[in-house]
Amino acid sequence: MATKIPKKPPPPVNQPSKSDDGDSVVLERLTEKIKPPHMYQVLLLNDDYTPMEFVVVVIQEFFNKDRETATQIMLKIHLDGKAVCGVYSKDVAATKVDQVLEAAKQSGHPLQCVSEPLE
Ligand code: TYC
Repeated sequence: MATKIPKKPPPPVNQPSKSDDGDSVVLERLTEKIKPPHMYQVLLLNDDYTPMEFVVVVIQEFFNKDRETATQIMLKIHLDGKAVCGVYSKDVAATKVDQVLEAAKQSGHPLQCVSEPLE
């Protein structure tokens, strides 16, 4: 039977560093190290075949917009070729893209949806 060699625990991540003169703790560095997550915008792309009504419903359902806003976004896509429907963390943005593409596929529409990092 193989004997397990105990490993040294990994260094703490984002832990406040302790000074070596007692129990005092430096909290300053902890706040400096925390960065906001990179955000991703999710866009719908125009095409000549997907019905406007389908796009409006998709924007309402997957991007939580009211009908008025969804209609304005759909018209912007129709006129400009694309528009941002929402901004999310990387994972949520990828899920939105998957959900929209799956709904379009199920309905037989060629609607395209992409995500891209902000900045
Ligand atoms: N251009 C489409 C039409 O005229 C409507 C449309 C709008 C399609 C937005 C896709 O993302 C889109 N039926």
